Parts: sequence; structure tokens; C-alpha cells
Amino acid sequence: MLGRFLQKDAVAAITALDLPDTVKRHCVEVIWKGYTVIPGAIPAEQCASLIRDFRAFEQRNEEIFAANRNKDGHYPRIVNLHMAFPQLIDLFTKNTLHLAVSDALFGGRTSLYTSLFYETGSQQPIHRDTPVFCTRPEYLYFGNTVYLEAANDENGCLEVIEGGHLTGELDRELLATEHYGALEKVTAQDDAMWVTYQAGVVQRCDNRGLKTTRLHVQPGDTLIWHPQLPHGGSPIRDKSKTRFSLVMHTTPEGVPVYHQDAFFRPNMAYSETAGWAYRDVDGRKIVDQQGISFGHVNDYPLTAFR
Ligand SMILES: O=C(O)CCC(=O)C(=O)O
Repeated sequence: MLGRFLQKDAVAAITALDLPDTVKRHCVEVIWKGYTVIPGAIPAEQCASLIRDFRAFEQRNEEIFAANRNKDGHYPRIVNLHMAFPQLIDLFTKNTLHLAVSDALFGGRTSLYTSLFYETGSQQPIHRDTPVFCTRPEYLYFGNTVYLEAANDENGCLEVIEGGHLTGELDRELLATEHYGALEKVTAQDDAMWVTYQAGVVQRCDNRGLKTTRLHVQPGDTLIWHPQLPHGGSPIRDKSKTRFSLVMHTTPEGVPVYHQDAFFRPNMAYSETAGWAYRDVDGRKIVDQQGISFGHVNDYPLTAFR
């Protein structure tokens, strides 16, 4: 059955599997703490060489990159860059221990849905990802980061509210009805609804005395976080610094992903079959995304890149 990590007896179910202890330990951390860090999952030399390759890719496509630099010379997050710069896909398909942990938790084969390539820390406020990665059945999703450079308080790292995934779900239909007046009016994307939900999550964590932890990591470290883990990006002390990393959004193969319209209407039926095509890469399935976007604003077809 899919969603092993969501079962009541998830820890017992994982412990009973015929898997190396390291895999089981990382699985149990995701279930109990809401995240796990796999140290050195990708060799540090491969991370350094990927950054060099990215710089060469950037030069080949200077016109596109120049149009997307901010005043500090950095890019906003780049959505699905792995489709145009396929060396990034190795961080998914060849991340053996990470995939073993993820497959065991899902109870099925992990597939890559979308990615975010970060050149710098995100400085995002604390949030759960589930409103924008709402699967059917629900919560069959992981956020994952592979760090290509060390991340810390200087260049911005991930902040997590450990245990915040265990505080339960808010009454989403009530929130949506208060916001829209009627469930029929819920839209797929709505910043105000997002902010209301995330504020409720953080309030609940505060009420329980849960604390925020900053995760300092090294190049090659790979993180998996629970779909309901409240997390964000810490402030960046030195804005000149890069923090190359790839966030990968994963689901079990064939599971569809919806957005806020499905999330705030958990009782509404949506198809449980993904409507998109997959590519097979190194024996793993990745969704055949058709475009790249800088900061979800400037969109480019794959054919725009050399
Ligand atoms: O890595 C970060 O700075 C935060 C990433 C994040 O919160 C996200 O991609 O949802």
C-alpha cells in the first residue's frame, strides 16, 4: 500500500522491512522529527563540478540569464532547470541512499515531479508545502534538497519546526469557507489563502512550544522533509554569497499533484491517476515538464536553451 510513512504503525512497518539499518534510521527520523539529513549522499567533488558546469550553461545562455539577474547579480529560484540542464537529474536518479529511504517511506517507487534550482538561500517564511503539492490520495509527497554548497547562517540555510508535522491538520474547509464565502469559489492559487493557512500552522506550533532549528549542512548532504513539516529559508547575512542547491518535489510514480483548490476541499473527488507523461532516466521516472521558469514569472520553452 502507498503511503507507508502515513500509517499509524509506520515505524513498526519500516522496522519490519528487510533494509539496511541506515535506511531505517533515516525513515524513522522523517516520521518522528519531520526530516532527515543524509550526510555526503552525493560526493562533494561532483557538487563542485556541477556548479562549474552550471556556470558554462549560464554562459551559453547568457541572454536568458542576464534578463533574470537581480541587483545583487543573483537569480530567483529557477523552476525545472533539470529539464534543460540534465546533469542535475543525477542528483535524483543516482542518489542511492536517498531513493532507498524515500521508496521505503512511500511504499512505492519515487518519481520526480518538479524542481527548484536555488543559486542563493530562499529566505522564505515558514510554511508547509502541502497547499501547492496536494496529492490524491493526500500527503503522498516529499520535499528534498541536495546541497551543492555548504549552507549556514551566512548564506542562508533551511529552518524547520521539528515536530510541526505532528500537530495535525487545520480545518481547511472552515478556513476556505470563511475566506471565500463558499467552497465552490476556492481557486488553485491564492496568496491570501496561503498566508492565512500558514499563519494558522505557525500559531499551532507556537502554542505547543515547538522551536525553529536551523540546519547547517555540507556540500552533497541531502535532506528529505515530511509533506506537513513547517520549514523555510533563514535570513541571509551576506547577500554576496551563493548557496547552490536543488530542491526536488517527489511523489510515488503515477500520483497526481493538485494545488489549493484540492487542498482546501479535501472531501472533493479528484482523479487519483496522474495525467502527465513521464520520461525514464536511469530506471527512474521523471515528469516530462515542458518549460523552465525564473521565479515563476519568466517562462521559457526547453528549446530556448543551448
Ligand atoms: O532552501 C530554502 O531556503 C527553503 C526552501 C523551501 O522552503 C522550499 O523550496 O519550499
